[in-house]
Amino acid sequence: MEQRNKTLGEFIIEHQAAFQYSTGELSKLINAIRLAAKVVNHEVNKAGLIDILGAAGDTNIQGEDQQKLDVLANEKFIQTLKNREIVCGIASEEEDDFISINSHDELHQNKYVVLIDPLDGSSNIDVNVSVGTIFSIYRRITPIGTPVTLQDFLQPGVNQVAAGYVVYGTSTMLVYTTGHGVHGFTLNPAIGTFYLSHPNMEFPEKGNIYSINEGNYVHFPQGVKDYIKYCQMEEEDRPYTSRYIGSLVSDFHRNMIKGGIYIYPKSSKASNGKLRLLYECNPMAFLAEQANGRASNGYQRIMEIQPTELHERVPFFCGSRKMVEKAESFMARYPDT
Ligand code: P6P
Repeated sequence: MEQRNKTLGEFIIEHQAAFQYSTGELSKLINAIRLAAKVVNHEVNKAGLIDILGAAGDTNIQGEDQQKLDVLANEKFIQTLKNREIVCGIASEEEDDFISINSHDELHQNKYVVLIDPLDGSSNIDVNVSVGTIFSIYRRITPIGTPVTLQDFLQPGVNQVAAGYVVYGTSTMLVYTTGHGVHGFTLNPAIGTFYLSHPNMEFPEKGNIYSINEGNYVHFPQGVKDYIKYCQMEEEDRPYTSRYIGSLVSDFHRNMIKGGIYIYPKSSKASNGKLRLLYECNPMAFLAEQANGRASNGYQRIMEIQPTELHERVPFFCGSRKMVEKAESFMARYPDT
């Protein structure tokens, strides 16, 4: 049983040996993310006080208005990771192409690539609703000693060596996995230290919360419409409760603690849904499966999908295993929708 109140630093050192082929680099990488999270947390918490609310006046490759905090969070995570010469490449929701980190690594000896959504849910910033950072870590697959390539980023989620998120909510938490369970650390802002507060997090097998933007109901595939009606029926343990924060990290985090399902399906407005496979769905799927939950596109495991593009989108069903399986049974009735 993990001892609560252990610091994140102590936890990483104690579990260092568990990292496969550990040379300490993965520990250094998690520590770099920890530092960047504290810096971004500081900026998020004071966003209302200085002129970093609102739009940055630019759009990202997704065609979404970049919020000033999006840009700042992106810069902080990239800078922190670059400066530690741990990674050979970074891909970000806020960057059109991947970034090859060759500045000080002429020999390209660093072996990890990181994919990040630096500030997910940023449209919520101006209304003071929680937002998050999502990260996904792989070992490069092209030879060490050569410049990183797109192939190093287009790996299926089953290849992840670590994944996690930071949720900037009523408290700031860092939740991550290296394939040995999911562990949550809460920031004590007074001293800037993350403490182990939620060891071995697991989805309840079932729950009674469903999270989906029902405003898109008319555009959903029939299987999703049928599942929503199933959730709302007066029968057995239903109707379920509808909770949708509009911030993936927050909806996921609540569902993991209380039990529930989050769905962002494809629709007639978005043929592959909205969420990005590489730096939103794969890391959340790794966490979900490590927490005895399930994550699919309605038909197959998210982590088995072979990516073809850096910013590709997939439909996303994620949460308590029995709830995701039930939703999939409705999708199976309409296999070609
Ligand atoms: P909608 C935030 O932009 C995000 O990527 C997720 O965090 C969130 O769950 C979803 O999109 C909200 O999208 O279309 O329901 O506003």
